[in-house]
Amino acid sequence: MLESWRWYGPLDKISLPEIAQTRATGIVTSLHEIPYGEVWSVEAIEARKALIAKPDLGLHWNVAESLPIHEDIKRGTGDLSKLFANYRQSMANLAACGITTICYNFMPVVDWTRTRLDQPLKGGGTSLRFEATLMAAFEIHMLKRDGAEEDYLPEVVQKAAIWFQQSTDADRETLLAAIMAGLPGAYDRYDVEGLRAALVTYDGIDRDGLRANYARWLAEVIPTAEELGIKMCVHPDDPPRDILGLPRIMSDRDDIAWLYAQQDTRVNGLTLCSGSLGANPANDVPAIAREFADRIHFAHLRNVRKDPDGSFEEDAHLNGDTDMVDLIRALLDEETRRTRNGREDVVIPFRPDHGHEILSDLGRGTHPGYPLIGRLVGLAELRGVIAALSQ
Ligand code: DNO
Repeated sequence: MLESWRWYGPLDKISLPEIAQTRATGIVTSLHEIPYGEVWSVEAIEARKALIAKPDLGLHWNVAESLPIHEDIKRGTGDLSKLFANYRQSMANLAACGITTICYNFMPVVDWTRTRLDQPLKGGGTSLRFEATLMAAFEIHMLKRDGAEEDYLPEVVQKAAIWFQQSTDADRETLLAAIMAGLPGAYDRYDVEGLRAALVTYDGIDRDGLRANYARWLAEVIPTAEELGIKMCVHPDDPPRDILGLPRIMSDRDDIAWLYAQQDTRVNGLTLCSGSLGANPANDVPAIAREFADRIHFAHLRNVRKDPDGSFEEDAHLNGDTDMVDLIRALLDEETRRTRNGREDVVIPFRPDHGHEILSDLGRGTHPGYPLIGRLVGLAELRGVIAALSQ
C-alpha cells in the first residue's frame, strides 16, 4: 500500500515540506482552480507535477482527486459531446504526464455533507459530525423542501423543530456553512436560495434517471481509460443515502455491483472510502472490500461511529464501527493476489482520510477534515497496522 496525502495545491495551508515529514510519498491532488468541465492542459498538469517534485522531498503526484464531472453530465441535459470530449482530453493529458489513477464522484449538487465541523472531543480537539436533527432542521425549516419530513424519523423531526425554534441567526448560518463546506476545493458556496435553485435543476431525475446518466458517462469515458491505461475509481456517496431529495447511487454493495457490470473491465473501479461506506449501518466495509477487491484502485481510510437516529461522527482511525485491521487485511490480501496473478498494478495507494483537529491544528484554518496533526496520527496508526499485518 502506498502512503499518500491529500494536498489542496498552492493555497493549502499545509506545505509540501511539512507533508514530507509525515513520510507519505504520494500526493493526491487536483487542479482545483480549473472550472468543472474545462480541459486540464498538459502544461498545467506538468507545472503542478513539477511543483510537487521540485523541493526534492521525495514526493510525487500519484492520484488525481478529483477530475470532477460537470453537473450537466449528471443531469444529462443539453448537448454533452463537448463535456465528454473535454473529460477525455483531460484524461489523455494526465496519462501523458504519467498520472494514471483518477478519482471522481457522481453525487449531484453536493459532495460530502456534515452538520458540524467542530464537534468537541473529550480531552480537546474537534471532529466532523453529521447530526440527523440538524440536517432535518436545515431541510425542513431553512430550505423548506417539500417532503423532507418523510426522510427522517418522527423523533428527529420533532427535535429538529425545537432546535430551529431555539436557534439564532448565527446558529443557522453556522449550520449552512457546515453543510456547504464539503464542496471539494470549490471556492463558491451556495446560500439557501442558491441551493434551492440548484436542487430544482434535478427535478424529475430519480434514481433510475441518475443511473442512466451515469451509465452514459461511463460508456463515454471507460473505453478511453482502457486505451490510455488509466484506472478510474468512483468515490462512494457521503453520507451513503439520499440527501436533500437528491438520489444517491453509489452507496452500498448493490450500487458497486451495478457499476462494475456497466463496463465490465478492471479500469472501471472503486475508491474504497471506509468512512463514507461505513456511515451506512447496512454496509460491512471489509466484506465490500473483499467482494470488489480486484478493482479497488485507491483507498481512503477513516472511521465513523454511528448513532441509531442516522447521525454519525468521525472517530479515530482505529476506533469507530469499522474493523480497520480487518479492512487493511483485505487490501493487503488483494495486493498479494495481484502479485501472484502478475498484475502490474499491485500497490494500492491510500491516504489517511480526514483527521481530528488537535494540538497545533486548532486555529490553523486548514480545510475541514484535513488538518496536519490529526491526519498524521491517522497515518501513523494505519502504518502500524500495515507493518504488523505485513510481517
Ligand atoms: C472528502 C473527499 C471527497 C472526494 C470526492 C471525490 O473528504 O473524500 O470530497 O474527494 O468525492 O470526487
